[in-house]
Amino acid sequence: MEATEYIWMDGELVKWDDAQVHVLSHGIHYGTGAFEGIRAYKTDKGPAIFRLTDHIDRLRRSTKALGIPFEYSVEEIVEVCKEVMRVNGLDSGYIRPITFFGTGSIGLNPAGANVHLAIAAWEWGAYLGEEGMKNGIRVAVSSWRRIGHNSFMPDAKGTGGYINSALAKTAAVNAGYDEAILLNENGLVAEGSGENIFVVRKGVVHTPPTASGALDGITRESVRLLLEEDGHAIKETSITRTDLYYADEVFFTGTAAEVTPIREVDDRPIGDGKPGPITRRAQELYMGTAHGQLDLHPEWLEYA
Ligand code: PPE
Repeated sequence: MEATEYIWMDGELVKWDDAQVHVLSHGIHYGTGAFEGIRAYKTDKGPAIFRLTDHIDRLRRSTKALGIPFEYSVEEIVEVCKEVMRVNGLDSGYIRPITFFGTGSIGLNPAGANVHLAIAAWEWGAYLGEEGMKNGIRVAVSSWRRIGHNSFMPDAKGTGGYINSALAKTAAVNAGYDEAILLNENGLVAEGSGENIFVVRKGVVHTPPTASGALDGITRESVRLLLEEDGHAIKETSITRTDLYYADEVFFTGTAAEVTPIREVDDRPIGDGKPGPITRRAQELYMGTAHGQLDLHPEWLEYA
């Protein structure tokens, strides 16, 4: 990761190296935090931040679900994200807002602890590699189950939940795959370690509901709408492991992953082992819209 110059932290811009917290912060010990990931793309009108307000609104919703005080308005934080892009001279990049309990309380109950909010931005290339974007990646179904609605909140972006993602991702990479797919406790497909999943069969595009353990992804919603408006049939429905093996096309979506084709699941080629036409169309529509080259949803671009 290449450092930028400033990080906004608790109300002020500080130098990248000075954005520090105490080692006894509650969030470090117990994962009591929430975060976002947002991409900005270079355009003629300056950096276009993709669905910035929707991301900050999800941050607010995640903190509400997790019981973390959110002392700012969405509008204020939207402005801070733009400022962080500007002061770092970035014309594209990835913005990471994170909020978590700091010091002031001992034990599990965070009551009495202060709350930090920090916003950093840096350049981030293709999450699953340029090669993966072109030719597709190899994924494996994980032996780790996606955290369930009885034990955590898979549809809130809580920092603590990401130990589940980190275990699955690490195991997949150590076994020679690019990424993991997690099933829920009922054996239904939830999502990737940091991506939502889409499965195409016989021309119909399927994606699992949040009830299956998927995050309510902003890229997922965007791609779904773009494909629908392009005339494709989309179904939000339960997906089994066999559905993956029988699929004509499978792809991931996410802010970091954008639209990443999957060419193999558990060593079985998907379709003919190359990214299919609907995956390619989803990539074109999403990337074109996010870069401001297609004028399909100009309201999704918020300029820094
Ligand atoms: N599921 C998970 C578990 C997830 O972390 C993400 C985003 C998504 C789905 C897609 O959501 P959205 O970005 O709103 O379309 N993962 C973020 C963090 C990745 C990381 O490695 O850190 C991201 O893509 O920014």
